[in-house]
Amino acid sequence: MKFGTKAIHAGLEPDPATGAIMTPIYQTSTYVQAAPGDHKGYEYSRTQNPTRHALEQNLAALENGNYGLCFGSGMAAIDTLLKMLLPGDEVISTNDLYGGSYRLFTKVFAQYGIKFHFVAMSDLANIEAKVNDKTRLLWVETPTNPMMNIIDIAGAAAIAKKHNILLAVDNTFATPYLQTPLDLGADIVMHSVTKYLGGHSDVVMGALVVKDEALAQKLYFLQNSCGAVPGPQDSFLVLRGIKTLHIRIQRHCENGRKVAEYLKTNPKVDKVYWPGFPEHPNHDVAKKQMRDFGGMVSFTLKTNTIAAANEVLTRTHLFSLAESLGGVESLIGHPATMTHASIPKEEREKTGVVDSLIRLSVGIEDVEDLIADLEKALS
Ligand code: P1T
Repeated sequence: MKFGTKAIHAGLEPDPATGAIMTPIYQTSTYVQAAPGDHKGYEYSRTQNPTRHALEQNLAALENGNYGLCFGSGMAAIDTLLKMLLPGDEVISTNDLYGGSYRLFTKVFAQYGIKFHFVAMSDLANIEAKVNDKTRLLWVETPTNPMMNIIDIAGAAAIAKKHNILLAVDNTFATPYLQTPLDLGADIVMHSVTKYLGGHSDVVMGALVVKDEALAQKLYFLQNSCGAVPGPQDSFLVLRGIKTLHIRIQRHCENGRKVAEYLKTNPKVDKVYWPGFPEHPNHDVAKKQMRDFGGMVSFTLKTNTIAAANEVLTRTHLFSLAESLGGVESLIGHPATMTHASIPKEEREKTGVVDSLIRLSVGIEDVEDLIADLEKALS
């Protein structure tokens, strides 16, 4: 089955009780048993819920995996995954990543004796240099948030396999429409479902997808034991959002390209970060592992100050100033003070998150209107 067909049909069946074509919102915490242990596969909604189950099956199919698990947020998904580790274990992570992931690693899990190394993973040699006999996990985000760096997933997978390390890929920016890390050798795919998968800025949710049964069992155990599961109403909304994922992403990509090309021509703009440019670092890797380049674009101003950034950030009308990304409407954000404020200034500046860096989540409006909005704000 091809992607668009899977987005609409995979894992979904008419409701067995009524024939309803749309998966019902099973708004229930528990399920009646005929006798102890004699039930229809559902006992308690932390453990399993039919609406959530349909979504988990659908996500597994889209990522070409076998098992999907949904969580109350992207952070809850990462939190659950990290609970597979033990004190003394080490993780190698990309040094340019969502600020909340960095905070979870350095402020929460470091307290429990897990050690994190942050390296520029766009050069695979930097990963290999940090591997030792305590390394258990490679944490890859590609494209990275917010610098749009590209990490070679197949190359990272080869290192992981050689050293018997798990490779997890945060696929939030690309979505499975553009990139399927499990096909490239990753063990776990993670999503902030809040973003493109939900697609309509109305749900906070996370997900993990894996191929391997033993790994899935470990994660199910943790999902059920720790309990950070999403509710059925949110699962329904995401199922509905995913039905148009392929169409939305096509438009995000078209608009992203035109906005990135426009920004390059604006005299106030210094650098534009978008992996579709031939000169973007690792553009060849992006071309190889992605089907298109997505709708996220970051740029800096020639006047590299927070004040100059604020001039732009407060003057757009169609691009709303807000955290998050991946919805149908365009958003504009300031990583240094918003999404990446939890990363110390000297750390974030090393990766390019300077004071004038602005991040756009280019929506699916008419692109001429979006460009006119930016033109006005930049002038
Ligand atoms: O927000 P939540 O659903 O918990 O997901 C966290 C997360 C994980 N990974 C990536 C790549 C992300 O971008 C995020 C959330 N990011 C934002 C809120 C943001 O504006 O960048």
